[in-house]
Amino acid sequence: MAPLASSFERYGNWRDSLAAAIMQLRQWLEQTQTLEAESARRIDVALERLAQDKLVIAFVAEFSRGKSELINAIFFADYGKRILPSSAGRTTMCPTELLYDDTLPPCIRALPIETRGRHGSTSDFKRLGAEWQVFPLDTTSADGMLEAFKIVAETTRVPVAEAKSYGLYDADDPDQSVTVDKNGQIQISKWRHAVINFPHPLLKHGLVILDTPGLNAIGTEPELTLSLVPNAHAVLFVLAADTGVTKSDLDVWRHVVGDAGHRNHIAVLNKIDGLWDALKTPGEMEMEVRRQVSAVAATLELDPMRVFPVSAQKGLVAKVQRDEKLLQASRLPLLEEALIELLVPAKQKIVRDQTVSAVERVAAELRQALNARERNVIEQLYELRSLQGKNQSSIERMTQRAVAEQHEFEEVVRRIVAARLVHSKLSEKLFAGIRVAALRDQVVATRDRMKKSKLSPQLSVAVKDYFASLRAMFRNANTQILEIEQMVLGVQRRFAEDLGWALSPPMPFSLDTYIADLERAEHAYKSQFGPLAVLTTEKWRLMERFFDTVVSKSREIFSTAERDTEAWIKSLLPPIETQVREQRSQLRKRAESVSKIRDAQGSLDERIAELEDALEDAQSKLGTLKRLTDRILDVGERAQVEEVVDEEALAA
Ligand SMILES: Nc1nc2c(ncn2[C@@H]2O[C@H](COP(=O)(O)OP(=O)(O)OP(=O)(O)O)[C@@H](O)[C@H]2O)c(=O)[nH]1
Ligand SMILES: [Mg+2]
Repeated sequence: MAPLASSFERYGNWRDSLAAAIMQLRQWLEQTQTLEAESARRIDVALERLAQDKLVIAFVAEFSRGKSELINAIFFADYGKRILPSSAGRTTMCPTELLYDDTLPPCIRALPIETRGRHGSTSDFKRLGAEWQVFPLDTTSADGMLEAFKIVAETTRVPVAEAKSYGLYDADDPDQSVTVDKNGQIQISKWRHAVINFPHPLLKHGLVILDTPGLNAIGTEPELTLSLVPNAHAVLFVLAADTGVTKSDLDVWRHVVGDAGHRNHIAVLNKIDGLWDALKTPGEMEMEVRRQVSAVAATLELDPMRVFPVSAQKGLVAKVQRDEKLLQASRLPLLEEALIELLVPAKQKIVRDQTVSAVERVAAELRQALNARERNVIEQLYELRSLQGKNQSSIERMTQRAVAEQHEFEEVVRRIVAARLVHSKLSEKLFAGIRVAALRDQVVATRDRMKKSKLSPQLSVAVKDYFASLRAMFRNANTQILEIEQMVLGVQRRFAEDLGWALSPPMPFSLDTYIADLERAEHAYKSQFGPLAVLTTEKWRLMERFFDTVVSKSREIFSTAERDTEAWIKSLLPPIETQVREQRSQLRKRAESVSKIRDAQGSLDERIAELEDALEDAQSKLGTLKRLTDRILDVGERAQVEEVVDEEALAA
């Protein structure tokens, strides 16, 4: 198997093994009736994350640089053919996602371009589902697939006015005005977006490939700039050796790829076969490639190590014809290795951090409760053993003490009820400020201001204010989050002082990552529309379309922020409450048993035996819990998993 394929497979196996280990813990918790509702929710979120995990690779470039060819060569050479259409001139007309969703049959879903005439971003339309046209895909025949994939290259001719209404025609752009035919029509993409769903082994492991069309469509499809490309785990920016870095390449680089610190960006210098020259020595050709690589690195301000000279076309041919020498000459394997390095370890770390730590916390809380029970039982045992051979009056004294302590504890119970009240008041206040409804008010106000502004500066100020107020909402929420954290710490401190309980402090939480998301969206908006002075109707429409996507992106940010905040808030009190419940039931049992002994209804020895059983039970639970959690940590830490270890094998 190719290194890329096997690396993805190992990653998929690792993820499945981790899920199996977590599932095993969950089942054990359920069986032993130690699974609190809140813990179950957190474990399920972690499992859901693993199940939904995707690795997204985006290919971005000016048209005809060879994006589609590169995708064919890296991922789909096994079909022995070009699967994605790739040809001279503009080919891919709409952003295309290749993925596998096993809840749907293999198919191509395409969103008609006419939807650009209405409000709503591509992700809004994705959510609604209607509007999309579905084409079946016969995955048993490479030719059938090839035929179906041509959808992404389909175009249509429309009157200029219609293209304008979709924000696809700019009268100021001389390149575009020459494309108008004698009937006053221009050629545009038939589709706005396409999703190809098919069960390719890599896609089954959660890989998502994003192919994009050249500049014009990128400049006008805000979804790419705002969501699809920034959300990708690796971005491959493709250049061609025969053209070098042109002005329009740089435009794409700046607008679509150029921010966010280039952490996960690779530049691919494609078509190096154009430099192959029978009259030159290999040394001379190598020098030429190196020279081009450093020129690209300098222009893009990228580490030269991140620029990969390849020939996608020769790589594809070499793979299909199994020509090892040509494959090495195409340098494609080097790019593939870099892609693995860029993608897999970083992604693994994110997934590990998100899931393992959440599950570990659940385990830690249970461990705390079990430790408390263990301590309690030991104390009771000690107490009861000391009664052996004592007279009735000492038993009477102990009964009174046990009952008194049980009543005293009710005071602690009342304290937690009070804390819950304060907590819910504070949370309500916090949520009021970050709910999607609060966002809606801002959107309505900004749209209104945008409508009234005729000049670019006014419009920019409206958008700037929009982002500023959203950020202010999150900052304000951050302050309230701190307040809630302090309140919980206060409660914990009292429990620590009065009862000696050691509770782990709340997980640190803030909305800073969402503030950064908003900043990124604002940056994208600015880099798209920054220097405009006069507002033509077309430009206005473009900005309005872009703002639709901004709104849909903000909605996404707000709802994730709300969901995460809610999860955090909900996780604060349950550990304390569990401990209170545990203590209360222990105190009750103790009072009951000493009363029984006093009234000669039960023998001391029986009760001691019961407690010994309870002690053994708590200790064996602690042991199993440790074993299951260690297992999760162990799988989580592994870099590679050759084979999925299933639950039975784990149990054995
Ligand atoms: N010589 C040579 N030609 C290549 C190579 N890679 C791609 N091409 C050719 O370049 C042309 C454009 O390739 P595409 O894959 O369609 O380019 P693209 O970036 O997807 O272009 P759009 O879909 O229009 O945005 C095609 O004719 C390819 O055959 C290569 O490595 N060497
Ligand atoms: Mg293409």
